Amino acid sequence: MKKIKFSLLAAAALIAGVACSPTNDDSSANKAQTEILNAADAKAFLNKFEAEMDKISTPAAHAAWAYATHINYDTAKVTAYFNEQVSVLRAKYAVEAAKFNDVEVDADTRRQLELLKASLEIAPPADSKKAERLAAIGSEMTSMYGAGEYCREDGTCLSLVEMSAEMSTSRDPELLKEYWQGWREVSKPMRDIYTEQVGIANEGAKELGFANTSELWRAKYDMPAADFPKELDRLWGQVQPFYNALQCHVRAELSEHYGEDIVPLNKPIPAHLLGNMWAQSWGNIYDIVKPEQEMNVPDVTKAMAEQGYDELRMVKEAEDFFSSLGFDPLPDTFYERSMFQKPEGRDVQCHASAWNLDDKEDLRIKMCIQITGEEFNVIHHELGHNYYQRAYKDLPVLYRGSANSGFHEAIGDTVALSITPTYLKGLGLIDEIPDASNDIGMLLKVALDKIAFIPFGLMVDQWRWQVLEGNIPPEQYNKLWWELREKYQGVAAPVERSADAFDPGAKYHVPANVSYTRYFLAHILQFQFHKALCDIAGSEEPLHRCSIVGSKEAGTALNNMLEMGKSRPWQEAMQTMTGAPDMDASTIEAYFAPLKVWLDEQNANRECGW
Ligand code: X8Z
Ligand code: ZN
Repeated sequence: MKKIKFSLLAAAALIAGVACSPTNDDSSANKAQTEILNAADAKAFLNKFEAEMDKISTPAAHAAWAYATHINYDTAKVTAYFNEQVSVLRAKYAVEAAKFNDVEVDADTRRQLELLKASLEIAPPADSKKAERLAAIGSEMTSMYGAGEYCREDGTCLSLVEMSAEMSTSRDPELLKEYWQGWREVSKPMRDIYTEQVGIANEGAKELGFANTSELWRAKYDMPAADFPKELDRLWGQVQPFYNALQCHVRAELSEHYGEDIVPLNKPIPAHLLGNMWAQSWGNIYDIVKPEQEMNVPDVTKAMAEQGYDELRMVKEAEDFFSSLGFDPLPDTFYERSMFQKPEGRDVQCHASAWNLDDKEDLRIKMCIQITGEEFNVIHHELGHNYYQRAYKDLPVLYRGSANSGFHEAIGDTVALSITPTYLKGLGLIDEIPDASNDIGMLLKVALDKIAFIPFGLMVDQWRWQVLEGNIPPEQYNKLWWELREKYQGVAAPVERSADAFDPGAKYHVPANVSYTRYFLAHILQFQFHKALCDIAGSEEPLHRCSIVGSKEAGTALNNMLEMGKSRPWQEAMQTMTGAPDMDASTIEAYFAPLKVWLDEQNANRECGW
C-alpha cells in the first residue's frame, strides 16, 4: 500500500503569530489611485502578501513557542512585538484587498482575496499606538492565565493542572467548590483589559469593513455572517433532546449521591460537581451516573498506570495510530522539540496545542500530559492538528488552514473515536473485549465526554459574540455568561458570583482569543467523519465499536480532505469525504440510539428540565 504523502503546517494559526513588517507603500494596490487594476495586479498583490508573511511567520512562531513554554517578562514582550507586526501586516493587506472588489479575477484569486479580508481574529486599528496596546493586552491576559494559581489558606499554591486532576476524582463537594472558586480569582483582574481590548478590536474590525469583531468572527464560514448563527441553532436543535435527557439523568444521580440540598432536582446542576473545572465534559463522573447493572467499560487510566505508561509512550501509541492509516511518521524533531511535561520552576502555557513553526517539518505539540485515558484522547486531538498542518503546508498561505475551524478540531477526535475495546486489546491495554451487554455503559461514557460538551461548545461564543458586538456593559459580562450557561447547559455557579467576577476569563480561549464555535462544530463533525471513514474502511460493526485502525483506504480518504486545506468552501471538503455537503447531527442520533432509549427509561418518572 502506497504511503500517503504529507506536508506540514501550522496548527494553531491562532496561537503562533505570523508576522511581517508592515509598511511598504509600493504595493500593487496603490496603483488604484492612478491606473485601472487588473487580474495580474491582484495576483501580484497576493504574491507580495505571501512573501511578506513567509519572511515573518517563522520567527514569530519561534517567539510564540518560546513564550508559551517559558512565560516571563521578556518572552511576553517579544511575542507581543511579533504578534503586533503580524496582525498589523495582515490588517494592512486585508484593507487593501478591498481594492480588487470590482476587478475581474479568476475564482481562485477571488477566494484568496475574500479569505484575506476575514483572516484576522482580533484586528488592530491603523493607529499604531492602539495596535501596540492591543498586542500588549493579548500577552498580558495569556500570561495571567498561564501563570495563574490558587493559594490555599495554609499557603500551599496549586496550578490549574493540579486542581483539574483532583477535581476529576474528588467527590468532596467542599473541596471541589474551593478549587472551583479559587481558579476564578485568577480571571477577575482580566475584566478591565478585556473590555479595553473589545473596544480597540472593534475599531480594527470596522476599518476592515465589518460592523464589529463579532461579525468578523462569523464571516469565516463560506456563508453570510448573519446566516451562520442559524446554522448553529439548527445543529443544536438536532442534539438538544438527547442532551436534555443526559442532563436529567446526571442531575438525578448526582442528587442521589450528594443529596438534594446540594443538587436540587428542579434546578440547574451546580458546576463544581461534574468532574471538570468548567463542567464542559463529564466523563470523570461516570462512576456516579453509571447503570446499576454491572458493566465492563475499559478503564484506560487504570490500565496505563498498571502498565507503567509514560508521556512518551502515550504519544508514540497515538502516532502509531496515524501511521497505521498510512500517514508518514513524525519527524525526529517532533520528539526533540515538543513539550510533553510541565517543567519545574517556570511558568508555561499548559493548555494543549499543536504547532508547525516553519510550515515545513517543524511539527510540535505542547502539553502537560497527565497519564489518563482523557489525555490519551487529547494527544490524538493534537496530533490530528499536526497531520492536518502537514497535509496543507504547500498550499498558498491563505489556504493553510482547515476547511472551516471545526474541521481542524475534529480530525484527532475522529481518530480517537476509533479507540474502541478492540483497538485497546490490540495495544494490550485490556484482556477481553466486552460483549454487547456492556454497550450502554460504553456509550454513556462517550456521551458524558462528547454530548455534555456540545452546549458548552455553543454557549462560549454566544457570550462572546454579544460581548464583541460592544453593547454589553462590562458589569453585565458575568451575568450574561451565567444566563447562557444555564440556558444551554442547565448548569449553575455553585456560589453567588461577586460583582467583580469575570468567569469567562477562567477559560483559556477567552483570554487567548481563540474562537470556541470550532469545538461545537467539531463535536458534530467528528461523528460524521467517523461514520464516513468506517464505511470506507468496510466496517460492519455498529458505529461505536468501529475502529478504522489499519485502514489505508480510510487514511487516504482522510488525507485527501486534509490536503485541500481551505482551498475550497468547506461544503466541498465535506462532500469529498462524506459524500454530502452539510453538517448534520443525525449521525450522533444513530451512534447513541440505544443510549437514548435507555436514558428515556431512566428518566421516565423524573421531571426533566430546569
Ligand atoms: O482547547 C482544546 C484543545 C486544544 S485546541 C485541547 N479543546 C477545547 C478545550 O479544552 O476547551 C479540545 C476540546 C475543547
Ligand atoms: Zn484543538
